[in-house]
Amino acid sequence: MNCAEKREMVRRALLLYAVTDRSWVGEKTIYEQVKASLDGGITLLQLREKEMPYEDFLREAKDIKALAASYRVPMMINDNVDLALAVDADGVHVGQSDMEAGSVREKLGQDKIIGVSARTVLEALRAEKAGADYLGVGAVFSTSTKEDADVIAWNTLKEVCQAVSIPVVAIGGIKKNNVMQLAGSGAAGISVISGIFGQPDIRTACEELLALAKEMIKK
Ligand code: TZP
Ligand code: MG
Repeated sequence: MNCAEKREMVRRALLLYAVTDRSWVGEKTIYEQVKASLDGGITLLQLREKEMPYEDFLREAKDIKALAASYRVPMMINDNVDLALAVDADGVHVGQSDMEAGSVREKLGQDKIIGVSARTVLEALRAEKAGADYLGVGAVFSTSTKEDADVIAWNTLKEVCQAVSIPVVAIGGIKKNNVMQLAGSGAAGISVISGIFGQPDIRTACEELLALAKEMIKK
């Protein structure tokens, strides 16, 4: 895959990007939740475990990687580059206070996907220069899932999208009722935790969000 093909593949994958979070696990296991989201049509998955011991995370990641692969959906790992390599994940997502994107690229090689969280144009340009394949930009709406997630202006999202050539996915507080507010921003898709995994019917929530995301990127 050349650079242009990879960029297009990543852009398409960002349409409905589901991110797991243990605080939204109820009766279902993460595996069951992820399966329901895959049935609902998610286009990219990120396994985000903040407190799990390495061995448990490794086991979970192996199982879920095989599950996601059977749906041909790429799986990203939050933060943990070594674990991502151990399970042959499709990529790694890092925040501003995690390993720097350039170092992640050195460890992962050219084929894997690297995502970086950015809240400003400056952070976005730096991440792009360091080799990021996409940016996660937000919080675009208020959310209780991430405590330190301050809401950015709609214009900031748009300015970031205009400033970089890599695709941007919006994140933070995205629900059925606000997806269309992102139209015209230039975002390639939506990244969602509670709007998927906090819902009683995960599959239907994904089907609805996917339809909205398709509408959103057209406008
Ligand atoms: N980064 C910015 S906001 C956020 C992250 C990880 C939380 C998104 O969760 P939700 O439940 O979709 O608002
Ligand atoms: Mg992080």
